[in-house]
Amino acid sequence: MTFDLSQKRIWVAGHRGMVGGAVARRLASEGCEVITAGRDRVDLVEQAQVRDFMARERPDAIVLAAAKVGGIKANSDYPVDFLYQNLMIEANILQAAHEADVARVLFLGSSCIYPKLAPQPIPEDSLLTGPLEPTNEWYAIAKIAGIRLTQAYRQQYGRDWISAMPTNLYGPGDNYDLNSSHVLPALLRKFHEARVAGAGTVTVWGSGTPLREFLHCDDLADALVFLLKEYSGHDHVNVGSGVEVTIRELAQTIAEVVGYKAELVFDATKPDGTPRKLMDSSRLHAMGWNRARPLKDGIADAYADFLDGRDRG
Ligand code: GFB
Repeated sequence: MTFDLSQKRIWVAGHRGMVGGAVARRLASEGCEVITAGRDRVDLVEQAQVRDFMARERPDAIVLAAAKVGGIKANSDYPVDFLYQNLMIEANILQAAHEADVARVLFLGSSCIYPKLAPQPIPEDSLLTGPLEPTNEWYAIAKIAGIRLTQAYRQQYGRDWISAMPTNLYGPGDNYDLNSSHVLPALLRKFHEARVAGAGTVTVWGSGTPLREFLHCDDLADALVFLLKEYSGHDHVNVGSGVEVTIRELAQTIAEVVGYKAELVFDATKPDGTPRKLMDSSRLHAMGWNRARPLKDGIADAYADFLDGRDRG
């Protein structure tokens, strides 16, 4: 299948976030019109606002990258926000898209939808085969509902809508707030600040042993545009880099990129979360996409963005 994006009107829901921003940048070279709207124009948690916006704009396709997201601490601290807001955003957008007869929707989930002890690398069909990781269960349940809702519109109404499951993401436009961020931006900031202060130690949450797979958001955006054009099917598709590192190794690579050596202090009062979540992206590779950049190059790009943000204040 090929869905030609040229001349199409494509709404990137969540364009102010890291992923939506990357998708909007990537779509700029596809000859399509990218539609965006900030929260001041449409609050995605409000059904009537979403319905009005969709009826007015009538996009040909939607990349649903809008979500309440955060790292392991934020997920545990704000269960209502992660469950309620994500359920509302996806239900509102999908139903309004159906009413407005939108031809293509690409829904974005997350690797945390899979069982805590899923087989590794995790194939798409391990969804709903075991208990979830408790620290992000709220977010995972909302995202599982989004996958199923996307499939339900396909099944009941024949909508050519699809879902993709990205692994842990990082890159330009990331959140660097230490309480709500993911590990990679948090450690970039901690190492940078340690260098500026000349500090001897950097604190890393948990034991440092959990394994994570990381993907640069621009690589994700490239894969998503590929799927939007080339994939049609009921099943969601994993999008990963295929490379996993321990949190300790990640900290060491970040230290090299920042150019500062400090002793790692592991804070055992903070949770490790799931021990391992390497996705099996072989379906995506078999379709023809396998272009993730090396982790160290990606971190260098993210660090440049972090420094740029600091300079802009
Ligand atoms: O990235 P992260 O917050 O999320 O944490 P998850 C990954 C690992 O890094 C955990 C450790 O073992 C953390 O304990 N870590 C070490 C740190 N230092 C830090 C730090 O300074 N900040 C943070 N945040 N972590 C999230 C889910 O899980 O993954 C979301 O909570 C989502 O729902 C996302 O699915 C992709 O990988 O554990």
